[in-house]
Amino acid sequence: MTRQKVIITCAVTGSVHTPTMSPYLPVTPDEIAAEAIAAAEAGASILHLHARDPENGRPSADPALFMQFLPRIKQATDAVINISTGGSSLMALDDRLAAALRAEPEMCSLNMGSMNFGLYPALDRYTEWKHEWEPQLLEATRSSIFRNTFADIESILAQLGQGCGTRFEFECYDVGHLYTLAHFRDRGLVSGPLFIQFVFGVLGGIGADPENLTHMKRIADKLFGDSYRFSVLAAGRQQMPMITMAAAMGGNVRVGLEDSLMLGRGELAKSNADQVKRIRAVLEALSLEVATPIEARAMLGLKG
Ligand code: KMH
Ligand code: ZN
Repeated sequence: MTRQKVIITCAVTGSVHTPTMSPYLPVTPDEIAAEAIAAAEAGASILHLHARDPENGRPSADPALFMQFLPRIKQATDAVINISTGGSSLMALDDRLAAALRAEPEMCSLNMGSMNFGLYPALDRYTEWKHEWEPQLLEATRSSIFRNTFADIESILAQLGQGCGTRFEFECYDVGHLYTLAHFRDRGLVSGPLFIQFVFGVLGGIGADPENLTHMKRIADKLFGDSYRFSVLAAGRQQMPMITMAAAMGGNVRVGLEDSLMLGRGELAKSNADQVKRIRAVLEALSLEVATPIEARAMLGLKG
C-alpha cells in the first residue's frame, strides 16, 4: 500500500495551559490569528482552535471572540478550520457548541467519552500565578468531570454533522472510546473516512506509552479496517516522541501549544510554528511527505 502523506494538525492554544505557564501561549484574537496563520505557513493543514478571554487568558466559549480570529485565518490561509467542541471540562455543552454552530466549520473535535481530565499536577509546579483564576481553574478540574455522554455525542453529531456538514476529529483518550465510536458507526450516525485522534497522556486517559499506541492502532484496525485514518497527540513532553512513532506507523500528527508548551527538554516553544517546523523536519528525515490542506480534505472527505 502506498504511504499516504502526513497531515499535521496544530492545536494553537486550547484550554489546558494557562498564561503563567508560558509567555508564548496565544491569548488575544490577534495572537491566536497570528499563531494559526504562521502554523499553517509552516505546514499545518488543520488548525484546531479554542478562544480565550483577551483580558486575562481564561478559556472562553464566546462565539464573538472566535469570530474575531476565524475570518482572518480563513482569509490568510487555506488550512482546514477545526473548532473545538470540547471547550474545557468546566464548560456546559451548549456553550461548548455555540462557536461551531455559528461558524459551521469543515471540522470539529468530538470527544468520545466522559472522564476525569487531570491538570492538577501543574498546580504543584507554580507558586506564583499571574491571574487568580489560574489556580482556581486547575483546582476546579480536580472535582469536575469532562462530560461527553452518549446523548451529548449524538447531539453534536446531529447538530454539526447532519446539520452543518461538519466532519470530526474523533478524540479517543482510551481504548473504550474506540468502541464507542464503532457503536455510532454501527448505528449509521458516522461513516468513513473517520479521522481518529488517539490522545495519550491526559491524566484520566491512556498513558503516553509506545505499547498503548500499538494497542490503540491494533484495535482501531480491527474495528474500522481501512475506513479510518489515525492521528496522535500526546500531552506534555511525550508529544514529539509519540507523534514521531505515529508517523512511522503510518499515522498523522498533532502539535501545538494546546498539547505541549515545550519544543524540547527544558525549552519552551516560542511559537506554534516552531513545533510544526520541528515535526516537519522529523517527517522529512523519515522521507515522509506532508499533506497540503487540499490533500488533507481529500483524505478525510471534508466539505471544502
Ligand atoms: N486538549 C486535548 C487533550 C477538544 O478540544 O475537544 C483534547 C482536545 C479536546 O483538543
Ligand atoms: Zn482542543
